[in-house]
Amino acid sequence: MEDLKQIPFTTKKDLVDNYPYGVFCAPLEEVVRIHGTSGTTGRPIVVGYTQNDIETWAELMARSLACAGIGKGDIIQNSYGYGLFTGGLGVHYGAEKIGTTVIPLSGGNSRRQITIMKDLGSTALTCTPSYATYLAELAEEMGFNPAKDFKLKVGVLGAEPWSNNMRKIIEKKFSINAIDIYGLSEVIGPGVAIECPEAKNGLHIFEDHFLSEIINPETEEVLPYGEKGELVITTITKEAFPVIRYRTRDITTLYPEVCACGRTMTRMERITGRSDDMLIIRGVNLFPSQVESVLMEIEGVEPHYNLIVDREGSMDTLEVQVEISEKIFSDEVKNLANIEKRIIEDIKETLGVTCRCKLVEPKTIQRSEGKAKRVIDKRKI
Ligand code: DLL
Repeated sequence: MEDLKQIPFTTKKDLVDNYPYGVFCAPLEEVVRIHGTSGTTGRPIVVGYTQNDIETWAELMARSLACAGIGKGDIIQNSYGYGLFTGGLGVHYGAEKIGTTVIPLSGGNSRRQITIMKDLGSTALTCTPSYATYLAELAEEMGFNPAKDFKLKVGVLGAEPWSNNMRKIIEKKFSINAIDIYGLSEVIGPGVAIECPEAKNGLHIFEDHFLSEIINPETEEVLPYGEKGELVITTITKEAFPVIRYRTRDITTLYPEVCACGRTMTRMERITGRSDDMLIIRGVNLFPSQVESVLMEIEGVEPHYNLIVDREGSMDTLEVQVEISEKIFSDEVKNLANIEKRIIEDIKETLGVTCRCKLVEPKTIQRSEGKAKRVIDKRKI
């Protein structure tokens, strides 16, 4: 690991500049699969896999699902998108490898998702956490009690930041264990790291395939275990698309201690956010997931919110728009004002930022079928 420090980093820009095949390390005729990012936040990138890479990935996803407690006899409702996105096919191959039944639903067509969950007796749900909250809500709308009427026992959720408080809500709604899974296309897709249900205290990085470092994103200095910074990953076994010291832009902390579950692999704390998603409001750094964490502590507040960032004169402004439950919405105006006041106070106290708050009617904030978009930064428009 000491020697690794001498090698320069690989950045997203390197991949973008060499789009599409410039950094592939296997001849194209050896590449059996392409995935990629949609390019909504810039130019797209594509990544490639040899047959061995597909095998490695399936193995890692098999381990991840097994770690989450899924095995033969389970029925996985795979609601991650199938396509260029790595979520759908990543889970699919891992699921087949451990011999579970997989229903390749992809995201969307949400009412049918609920019917299938009920009729086919899905025992595991794989999708983004925001989609899981939407599915729970929709199930209720369709007259089900999601905690009782389905056979679900576990959710393997990831691909976007989510707070521990959001986890508690999803676990309660569906009466499941909600497990955090991490990965990124540039490295392999899902299956870089996963939480164990025993401890739920950080995600185990599969260190026989990936080396991990934490750096200070500004100075690029490597930080010791226990310090927060940007995660940098080096692949050891990838063939078509290996990366050396890839700057993920994801912010986390690494812990080397053996986990309560007995696993010895380094753990990474759940990701607070991406350095690109960090909001700077009047000089205070803030991740949307931190606001989420505060909101989800408050009774009557629903797990659907938007953060509107703007500038008035030279002042940054933050408005938190959040849905409240049907019952509270029809409550007295006085109570609504109290909730608003509490949100503003708690955010100020916990995160050090003064914001405005707007409680909105239930079901007015756009639901997501994949990665949720929760920030509208008008300063950038
Ligand atoms: O999101 C791969 C994936 C699919 C992971 C399904 C988990 C489940 P990308 O679309 O390339 O790949 O996006 C990768 O998503 O750099 C993080 O910023 C974010 N991300 C992924 N997993 C988590 C997570 C997939 N568990 C980017 N918590 C990463 C927080 C996550 N952020």
